Amino acid sequence: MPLRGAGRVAVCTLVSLACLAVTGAAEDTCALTSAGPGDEGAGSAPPSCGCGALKRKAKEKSLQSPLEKTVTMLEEIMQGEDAALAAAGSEELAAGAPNVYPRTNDMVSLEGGEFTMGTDEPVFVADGEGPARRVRVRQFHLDVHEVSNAEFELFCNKTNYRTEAESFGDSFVFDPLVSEETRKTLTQAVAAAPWWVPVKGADWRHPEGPDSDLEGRMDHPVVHVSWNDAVAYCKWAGKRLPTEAEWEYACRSGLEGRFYPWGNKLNPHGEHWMNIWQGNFPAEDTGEDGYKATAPVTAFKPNSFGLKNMVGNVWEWTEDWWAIKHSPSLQEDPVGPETGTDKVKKGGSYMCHKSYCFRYRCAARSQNTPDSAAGNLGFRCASDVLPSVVKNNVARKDEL
Ligand SMILES: [Ca+2]
Ligand SMILES: [Ca+2]
Repeated sequence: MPLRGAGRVAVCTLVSLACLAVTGAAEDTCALTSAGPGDEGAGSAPPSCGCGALKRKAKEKSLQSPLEKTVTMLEEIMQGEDAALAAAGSEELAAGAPNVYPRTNDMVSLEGGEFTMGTDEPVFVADGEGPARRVRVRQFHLDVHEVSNAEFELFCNKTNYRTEAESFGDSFVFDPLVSEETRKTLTQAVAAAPWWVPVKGADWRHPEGPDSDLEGRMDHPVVHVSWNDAVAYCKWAGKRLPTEAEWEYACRSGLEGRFYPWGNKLNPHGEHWMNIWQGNFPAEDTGEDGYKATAPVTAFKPNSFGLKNMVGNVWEWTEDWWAIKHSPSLQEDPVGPETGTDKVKKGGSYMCHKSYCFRYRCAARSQNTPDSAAGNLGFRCASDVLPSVVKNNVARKDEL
């Protein structure tokens, strides 16, 4: 996708404004941060799409802490042990009402076992990709697909849930996707990655700003959801986020030491097997894989575990706090550090290109604060056991 001329001018202007805004814009809700490990512009640090640098200023809102907010919200919406069943919309389905939500998310049962997590040949050392270490995970279930807009809409409609991007009033959007009208309202960019702009009114229903919508994209992955939003959705669905170890085990799908879920070839048989960036980042995405931004969660081949878009399309939140030091010894169901400032995300996104963000690999990782949201960050859910609504409704087990 060509970066429009006017947009490029605007971005350059925004970079200058950004420096002023860092110290002076107390009311701005999106922080302008220096690049984190592995982010473009950080001296000798490896390049990236810059989305790891997208953070909110914690002091800006007198909201409850993100975790407190999530817990409070869940206490309000989780009413009884049948909440997930009711929330799944099964009453309407049972009554023969037309299902306006084209749900996609079946779950697969992964038997678990021992695998090699991380790599001894890290592409980005600063990201903590190494060392390669043996890890065991127990049997668990994982969504086949990233959570779609349709599924997230059902959740919000059932619970009146308000995402953090909606509460803060803005979110980070990739500049070339912003309309000329919305661009006129921009006042800043992300210093470390000027192609990211905080857009007022951008949220999951309006991925590119207030003049955008989800028409034709209900089967695309929901974006502009924070880690806290993702946790809230998973709990509502009777699920949870996967740990980083579970996510990577699922991504590797039985292969040891490979870049991708299927091996080391970027384009097996000359085909595109994931949604990433083709062309020169960030100037032009030629869309040779069929998609210049998000793709339907059902697109592309599944890996050998039956999971789709583990790499590419949108980054996926995991449960773990971020750390770059890992024990080299055998780990049993590791859950990451007890606390931290950022959460781990995995898999890369449609914005990833080898020249900037070669993170569409199973071992690759990045991070964001739990209240951050962006147009290339989504999630999928895991569970220890199949949620009752799935288990008890085999014919409709793809409803969650
Ligand atoms: Ca693409
Ligand atoms: Ca993905």
